[in-house]
Amino acid sequence: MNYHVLTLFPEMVEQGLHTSIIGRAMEQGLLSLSCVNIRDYAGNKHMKVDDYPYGGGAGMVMQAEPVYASYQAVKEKIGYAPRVIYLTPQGGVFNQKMAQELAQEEDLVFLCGHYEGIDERVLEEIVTDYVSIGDYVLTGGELPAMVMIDTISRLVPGVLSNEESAMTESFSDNLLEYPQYSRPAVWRGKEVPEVLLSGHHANIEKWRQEQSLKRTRERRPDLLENGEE
Ligand code: 6GU
Repeated sequence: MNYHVLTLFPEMVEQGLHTSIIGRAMEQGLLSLSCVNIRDYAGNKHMKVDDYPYGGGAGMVMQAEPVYASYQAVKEKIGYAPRVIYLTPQGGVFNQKMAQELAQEEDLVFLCGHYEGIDERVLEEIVTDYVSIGDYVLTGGELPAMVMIDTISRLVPGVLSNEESAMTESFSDNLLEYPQYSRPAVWRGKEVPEVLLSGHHANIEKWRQEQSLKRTRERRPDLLENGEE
């Protein structure tokens, strides 16, 4: 998977993604990250990439041409027109299913906006997917792009070790994960549930399934849409 991030803050994205599991996968060549600084395509000596909104109003709008030129640079480099995800609170809300679908692509372009947004005309030309990461407003698309890249990357074959991918995961079956415990068996007077110390694998499995369901009912009843009990 090759990620291309169009942004005014390339350092922010690079720094955030070169650590931990994702950083390791990049070193292994399973993933690549290339940040394109939109300002490099300003096309004027003042390196200006924003201007006042037509019709008035607060803030500045990112101009169409620098965004278009940075997209064209990526398209020419890879030799085809890739999916382009524009990070915006006006998009559909990102979830695990979208991540699974996006993980099938060879290249993904993330377009990060700032200020009051990006000139609509270039969005119409290049954006294939409008995506939000939740119902709140951030200052820019960089953190959402990083959230999406992290989520998608762990679905790319080889990125997680066998042990890491063997973990039962929240959302893989629309249920939250069961609680986990490690040593000591008694901590500040609180005991680990007895069944986990029993060595009885069938009982442990049954207990974990029950806990997953209980936890989902309590914390995320919206995930149990069909009322399966
Ligand atoms: Cl994708 N961008 C911004 N600016 N704010 C957000 C968001 C995206 N998703 C949730 N809030």
